[in-house]
Amino acid sequence: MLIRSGDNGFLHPASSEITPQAVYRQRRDLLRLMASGTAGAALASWAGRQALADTARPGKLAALPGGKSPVPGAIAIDKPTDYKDATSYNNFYEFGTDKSDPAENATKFQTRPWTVEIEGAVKKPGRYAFEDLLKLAPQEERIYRLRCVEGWSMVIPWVGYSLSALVNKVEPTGNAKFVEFVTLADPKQMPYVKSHVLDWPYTEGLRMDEAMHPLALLAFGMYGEVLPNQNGAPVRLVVPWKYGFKSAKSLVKIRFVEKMPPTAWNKAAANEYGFYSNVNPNVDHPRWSQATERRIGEGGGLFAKRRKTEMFNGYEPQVGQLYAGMDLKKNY
Ligand SMILES: Nc1nc2c(c(=O)[nH]1)N[C@H]1C(S)=C(S)[C@@H](COP(=O)(O)O)O[C@H]1N2
Ligand SMILES: [Mo]
Repeated sequence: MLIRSGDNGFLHPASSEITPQAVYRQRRDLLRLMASGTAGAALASWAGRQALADTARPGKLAALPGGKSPVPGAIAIDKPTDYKDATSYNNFYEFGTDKSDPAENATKFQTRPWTVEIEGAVKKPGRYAFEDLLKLAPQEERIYRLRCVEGWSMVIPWVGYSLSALVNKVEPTGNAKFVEFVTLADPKQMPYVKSHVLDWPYTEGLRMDEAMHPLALLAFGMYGEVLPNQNGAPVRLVVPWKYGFKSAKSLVKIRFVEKMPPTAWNKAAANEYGFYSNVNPNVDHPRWSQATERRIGEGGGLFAKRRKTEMFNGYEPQVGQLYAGMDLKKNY
């Protein structure tokens, strides 16, 4: 059930009002470790990197600073992935299917002027200029884990605001049960849009309560700067508790609909990619296990150490409630 709450007028599922105990405990333990001076080398280096991620930026693109986020779970206690890795190992099939293709093929991608069209079951549909979207709510820094369905993960300091801020602004009607996200498919700029690897445009979708969860992020930047083209400039979705493919890049349309919308990966292989796509170590992909993951930057090859994948990518305290009573093997 959705309730209107807080002086920012955001809609939240009632359960997310409560500070999740697990998150609280994690942060308290970290603070204690640091105060007692017994924080291990890993933690010290994390803290160092953290300070760096907060203050320094790569200096490649225009600055886009983000303020402290009030959203529980918005700051992962993980060492952020190096900017170089986060911008050279990408999935953005419009620009190619190799991990290095997006960085190489998106260098001339034109992201201005840019508009995002809002349509469907809303009181305020229309074309929203990128510049207006950017200013719609305060930009926040959110350090999220991103878990790709392929079995690797990264930790990225995004800059953006809760998607719910935009949703509230456009005033969905009672018929809006799902949100569909449509991304750019421009064959003149995106070489693989002429190919048939996916049914273009790349689309994604969320249930309304998922879209309203404060962790669902509309991202405009990362590492304190505007988004690099290969990471989904100028604006993308980031849903940290779902497999990476739900986080659609370079959004051009957001549509409020009554029925569960089709999604690009579900259309490509329905038995492999469901609508929900919540990160779940207990539900294997038909062709591989989802129990573990490789953190990019921690070394690869034969001696790659793998981490245990966490339920909802570690965001269970915040989002588990959204799926209470659902069979997650059926709703994969
Ligand atoms: N438009 C579009 N969005 C997309 C994709 C894509 O191919 N096209 N790939 C998805 C996948 S599979 C992942 S894992 C993430 C990767 O985001 P990153 O390159 O910024 O880490 O983007 C997602 N968003
Ligand atoms: Mo992915």
